[in-house]
Amino acid sequence: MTTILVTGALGQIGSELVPALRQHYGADKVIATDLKVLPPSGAVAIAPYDHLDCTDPHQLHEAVRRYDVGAIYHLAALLSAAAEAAPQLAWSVNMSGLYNVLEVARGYDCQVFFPSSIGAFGPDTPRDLTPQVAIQRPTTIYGVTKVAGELLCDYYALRFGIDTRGLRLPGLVSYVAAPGGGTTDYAVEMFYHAIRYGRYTCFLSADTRLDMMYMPDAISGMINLMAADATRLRYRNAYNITAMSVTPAEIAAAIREHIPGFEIDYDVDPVRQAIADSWPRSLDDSAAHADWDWAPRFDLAAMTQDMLARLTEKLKPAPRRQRL
Ligand code: NAD
Ligand code: AKB
Repeated sequence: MTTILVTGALGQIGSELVPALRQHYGADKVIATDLKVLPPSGAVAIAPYDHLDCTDPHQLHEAVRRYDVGAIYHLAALLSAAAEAAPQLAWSVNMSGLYNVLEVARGYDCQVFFPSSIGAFGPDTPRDLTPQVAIQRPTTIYGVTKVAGELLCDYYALRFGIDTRGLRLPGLVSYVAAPGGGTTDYAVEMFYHAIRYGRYTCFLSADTRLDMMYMPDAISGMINLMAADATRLRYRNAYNITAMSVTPAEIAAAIREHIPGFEIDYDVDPVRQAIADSWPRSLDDSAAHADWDWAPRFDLAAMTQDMLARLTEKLKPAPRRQRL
């Protein structure tokens, strides 16, 4: 097994993908990298760790050469709401970053994982059971970079034979690291607020239906897709995957099964609501089932139970030190 490099490793996904990859392939085989400069103690805690700005091709080349990298999980990006607040930066990070990764992969023959998104679809796409191959005319800069990124992955696979693999991920729910500026962040926030305050004000309307997934399913999806038999893969841009299609009101009801007094109200943010309204309500992920045996484990009830149990433990106040 050659070395794996993860860009954007300190974000919501990387914080769980890196430990999972290390468990699979060995701790010294997975190099975590991010734009963030960690204090020495932080860098030691997640070593091997390197500072790496994916918009700088020289840093990428140097890291891939130095660590003899054979596979890159390219997570660094701005998410939908953060990207809409800074479209020029989003283009630079999301597009130059991916282009640099693909170019270095071409030079060193690396396998590449690219996380696309439900955001790669737009208002012209059929919104229910969105097919694997459907019209993609997103109206957000995030979506534009995801469609262009999918096409670029396809092109590098066809033109240069690079082993690119990708997933159109839905909103991810997790308890390890906070989400980084997306439209689906409300789902994670709702769990934190339910435990801390017993109430939550949601920035999307009660009936906004979107695909969601619990992080353990997303992580196993990424690792399984990268390990899948290449001859079975019909798509090199990105596969639709999903685990549930839910609204804020439905997540709140699931939380109420465990915290009966939980209350939710709504103060809609027009920017994020417009983004959500342009995305599919549910994806058809049958191609992923057929081509590489995609099978999520967590539905809404199972995710809610696990998420509340883990978060309750995480948010428990530290025990007070006993006086001697
Ligand atoms: P995140 O915002 O939590 O983390 C992104 C990380 O990238 C951050 O740690 C940030 O410091 C780093 N970064 C930013 N600019 C960088 C640069 N120039 N060079 C190197 N690192 C840089 O994002 P995430 O939720 O972990 O998402 C990772 C990927 O998955 C993104 O491409 C995102 O679009 C995609 N995705 C995420 C979700 C989700 O719900 N989290 C859903 C669909 C797709
Ligand atoms: C976002 O909301 O931007 C992400 C995504 C679905 O791509 N969570």
